[in-house]
Amino acid sequence: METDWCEINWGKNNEMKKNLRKLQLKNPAVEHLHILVIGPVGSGKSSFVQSVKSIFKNRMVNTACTVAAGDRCFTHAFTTNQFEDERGSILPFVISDVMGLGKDSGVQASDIINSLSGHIKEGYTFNPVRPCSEKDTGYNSCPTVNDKVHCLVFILPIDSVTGSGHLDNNLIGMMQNIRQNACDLSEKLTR
Ligand SMILES: Nc1nc2c(ncn2[C@@H]2O[C@H](COP(=O)(O)OP(=O)(O)O)[C@@H](O)[C@H]2O)c(=O)[nH]1
Ligand SMILES: [Mg+2]
Repeated sequence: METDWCEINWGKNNEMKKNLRKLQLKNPAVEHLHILVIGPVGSGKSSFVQSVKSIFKNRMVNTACTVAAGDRCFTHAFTTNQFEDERGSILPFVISDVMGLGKDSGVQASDIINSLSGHIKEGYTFNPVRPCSEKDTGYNSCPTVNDKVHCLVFILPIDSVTGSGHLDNNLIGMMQNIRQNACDLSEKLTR
């Protein structure tokens, strides 16, 4: 685009950054709001996390080793990112990044559903052909409220929903299954 499509002040006084810094959680046992980003390989999950880091640091944070090349997924492990502002203060939210979704080649729906309930330990390496089970050392059988995911975000490449590309039916099915499970978990929590 020749001109910006909207004006954004990314500087120190940005309203959105201020609000996110001040975010207050109602439950005192919750140390941080836990956000999980999921989507197909190459949809921009890791880049989004790096962008959030850069925005709060007011400078570009190194992105070289986390971003996928072509359709190969770089992120294989369950990785939770904390964020600091330019003064080194820790922000009240974390974002977990996972391997891209995909039948046989990416993380499976059951692994994501286990991640939502806090059953996947930090650093667990996903196996595309065998989902994590209770017997695995990477399985957390007693998740705390901080291990659980409080907010699920789907990231999709825009060309897959605007016509020039397409979303695989298997992937749509997986996303519907994950969304339904997330809704059921959220209902259980609020009941
Ligand atoms: N055009 C465009 N490319 C992006 C965007 N976000 C990420 N990318 C590129 O898409 C590729 C995959 O990004 P990555 O963050 O590794 O995707 P992930 O597999 O979902 O973690 C990289 O080459 C990025 O530079 C975006 O918002 N727009
Ligand atoms: Mg990634």
